[in-house]
Amino acid sequence: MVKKKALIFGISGQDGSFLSELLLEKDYEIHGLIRRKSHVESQTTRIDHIIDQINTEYGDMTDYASIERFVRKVQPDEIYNLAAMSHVRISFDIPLYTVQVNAMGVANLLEIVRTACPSAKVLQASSSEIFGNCIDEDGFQRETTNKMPTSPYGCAKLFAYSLVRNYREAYGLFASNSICFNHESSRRGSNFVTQKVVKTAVQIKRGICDELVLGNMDSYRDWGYSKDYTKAMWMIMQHDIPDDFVIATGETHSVRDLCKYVFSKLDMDYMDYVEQDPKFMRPEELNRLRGDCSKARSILGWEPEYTFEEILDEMIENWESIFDGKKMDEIENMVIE
Ligand code: NAP
Ligand code: G4F
Repeated sequence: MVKKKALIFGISGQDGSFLSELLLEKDYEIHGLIRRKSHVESQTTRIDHIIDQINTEYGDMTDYASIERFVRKVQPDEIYNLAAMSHVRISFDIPLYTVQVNAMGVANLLEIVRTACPSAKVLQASSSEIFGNCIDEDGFQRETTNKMPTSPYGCAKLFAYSLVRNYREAYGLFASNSICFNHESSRRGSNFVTQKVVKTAVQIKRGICDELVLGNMDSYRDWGYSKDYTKAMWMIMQHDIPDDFVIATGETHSVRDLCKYVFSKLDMDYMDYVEQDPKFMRPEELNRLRGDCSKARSILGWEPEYTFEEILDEMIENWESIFDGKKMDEIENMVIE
C-alpha cells in the first residue's frame, strides 16, 4: 500500500517531535523542515531518536523559495504547519520577525499550496492567544468567542488563522485551524513557565540554585499535554471537512497554583524561593484562559487524557532523572538558563 506523505514545518519543536512519533506509528512517510543552527548538536535534539526514519531538509518559513521547493518535491498529502516564533513575551522584543514567521510564513505556505499542490490538506497550529482577554459570559473561550489579541505573537497568529479560513472559503483548500490552548511536556522549551518552574524547583532541591525568578504569577492558563494536542491535530486532518477546533482541557490554574503544586511535590514551600522581576512581565498580559473543546469532543471524539498534575509529575521526573545523571545525552546538550 502507498504510504501517506506528511510534510511538517516545525518538526524539531515540542509538538513536531510528538506528531512525528504519532505519524510513524501510523506508517506515514514523513518529511520535515529544519533550520540551520550554529550549534549543530542541538538542531534536532527532540527528533534525534527517529531521525533515520524521517527526511529533513533545510529551510525557513521566511524563505519562500525553500518552502516552495520542499512542497513541490514532496507533493504531500498532509501539511502540518507547527513552525512559529512561539514565545509570547519574546514577541514583544522581536515583533517584526514574529510577524514575518507567524503571519507571512503562513501566507507563503498557503500561496504555495494553492498554486503548487492544491490537493494537499493543511493544518495550521493556531493559538488561544488569538482571543486575548475576550471571554464568554460563562468564563470559557470557544470557536465563536471574540478575538482581540494582546501580543505581537497573538496578532500574527490571528492573521494566519484568518488567512487559513479565507483560503478555505475562497479557493476550496482543505485548510483547518487547531486553536490550541497551552500544552506542555518534558520536551517543552525551558523558558516557558511550566518547564522553568519545574526545572528550577528541581535545581533548588538539589542545591544547584537558590531562587526562582518569575513575572506575573496571577495569570491563569488552561494547560494540557502536547501528545494529546498533536493527536487532536491529526484527528482534525482526518475529518471529512476542513474546520476550526478549540483544543483545551477546560480546566484553568494560575501560575501561583503551578508553583504551589511543583514545590510541594518536592517537599518545599514555593513562598520561600520565588521572587518576581519586571523583566519577565509583559507590556500587555492575557489574564485568563479556559477553553471549551465541546466541538472537538462531539465532532472528532477527541478528549484530553492527561491531567494538570500528571503532566507536571512527568516533567518533575524528567528533570530529576537528568540531574541524577540518568540521562547523560541530555546533560551533554544542556544549556543551563
Ligand atoms: P516550539 O517547541 O517552539 O517549536 C516551534 C518550531 O518552529 C521549531 O521546530 C522551530 O525550529 C520552528 N521554527 C521557528 N521559527 C521558524 C522559522 N522561521 N522557519 C522554520 N521553522 C521555524 O513550539 P511548540 O510548542 O512545538 O508549538 C508548535 C506550534 O503550535 C507553534 O506554531 C506554536 O505557536 C503553536 N502553539 C503552541 C502552543 C503550546 O502551548 N505549545 C499553544 C498554541 C499554539 P527550531 O527548533 O529551529 O527553533
Ligand atoms: O509559559 P508561557 O510563556 O506561555 P504563554 O505566554 O501562555 O504562551 C504559550 O501558550 C500559548 C497558547 O495560549 C501559545 F500560543 C504560545 O506559543 C505558548 O506556547 O507563560 C504563561 C504565563 C503567562 O501569563 C506569563 O506572563 O506565565 C506567566 N509567567 C510568569 N512568569 C511567565 C513567567 N512566563 C514565562 N515564560 N516566564 C516567566 O518567568
